[in-house]
Amino acid sequence: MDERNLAELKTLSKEARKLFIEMMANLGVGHIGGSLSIIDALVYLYYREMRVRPQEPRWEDRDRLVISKGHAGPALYALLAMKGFFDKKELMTLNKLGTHLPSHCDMKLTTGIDMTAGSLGQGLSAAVGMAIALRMQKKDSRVYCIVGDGEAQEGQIWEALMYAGSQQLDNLVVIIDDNGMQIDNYTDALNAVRPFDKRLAAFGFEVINVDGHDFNQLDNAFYKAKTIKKRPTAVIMSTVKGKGFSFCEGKLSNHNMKVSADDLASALKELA
Ligand SMILES: Cc1ncc(C[n+]2csc(CCOP(=O)(O)OP(=O)(O)O)c2C)c(N)n1
Ligand SMILES: [Mg+2]
Repeated sequence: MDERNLAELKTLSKEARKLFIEMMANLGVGHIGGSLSIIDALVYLYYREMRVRPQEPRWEDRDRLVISKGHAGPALYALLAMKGFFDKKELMTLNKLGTHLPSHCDMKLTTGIDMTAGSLGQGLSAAVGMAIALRMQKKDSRVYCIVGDGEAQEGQIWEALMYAGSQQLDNLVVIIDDNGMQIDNYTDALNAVRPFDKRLAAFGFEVINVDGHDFNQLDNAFYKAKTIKKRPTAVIMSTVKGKGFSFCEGKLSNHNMKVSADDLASALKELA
C-alpha cells in the first residue's frame, strides 16, 4: 500500500477510535476491549474492502459482514456512522431507552447491520448460510465474519468451519480476532483453541496470519483472499484487546469496563 493510502487509513482509524470512546464515555460503561481489537479491521473492511451502499443499505449485491462476537457492536456503530449509514449524533444514544444502537448487534434495529449476534458461537453459522445462498443465486458478493478467540471455544463454530470447508465456500472470509483474552481470563488458560492456523487449514481453509492492527498486512491478506478459489479463507488476526488507549490496552479488566471522564480525557489526549 502506498504512503498516501496508509496515512488515510491511519487517520480514519483515529477518527473511529475517537467516536467510539466518546460514545462509550457518554454511556459510562461497555465492551471496550473486544471493540478496540477489531476497530482497525473494520476501518479496512469499510474503506478498502467491502462493497456497500450507505444510501441503499439492503442493496442485494452488497458484501455482508457478520460480527459473530456481537458484543463488539459499538465498534461497528462508529464505522457505520462514519460511512453515513446513520447520523453520528445517534452514537450518543448507545444502549439507552428507545435507541437503534443496542450494546449487541441487532439487524432489526440498526441500519447497515446484516446479522444479529451476541449469543456467542452462532453468527458464523449464519454467515456460512449467507455465503451458500449468494452462491446459489450466482452473486459475486462476499461474506466476512468476525469470530472471537474465546468465542471459538463454542462447538458450533467448528461445525460451521467444517461445513464451510466441505462446501468450498470461496466467497467466505472468516476473520479470527485472536486477542488472547476472553471475559475475565486469558483464552489459553481456560480452553486453548490455538493454534488457529493449523486447525483451520485442516478444516479446508486457506489461512493467512496477520497483525490485525497493521493496514499493510490486512491489505495483503484481503487481496490474496479474493484470489483463492474452491476454499474459504481464514484471516487470523493477532490483536491486542483494548488497543489504542493506555487506560485499557492489554488489561484483563477491559472486557466490559467503566469509562470515566478522566479516561476519556486521557484517551483523547493520546489520539491528538
Ligand atoms: C453463548 C454465550 N456464552 C457466554 C456469553 C458471555 N460472553 C460475552 S463476551 C464473552 C467473552 C468472549 O471472548 P472473545 O470471543 O475472545 O471476545 P473478545 O475478547 O473479543 O471480547 C463471553 C463469555 C455470550 N455472550 N454468549
Ligand atoms: Mg478474545
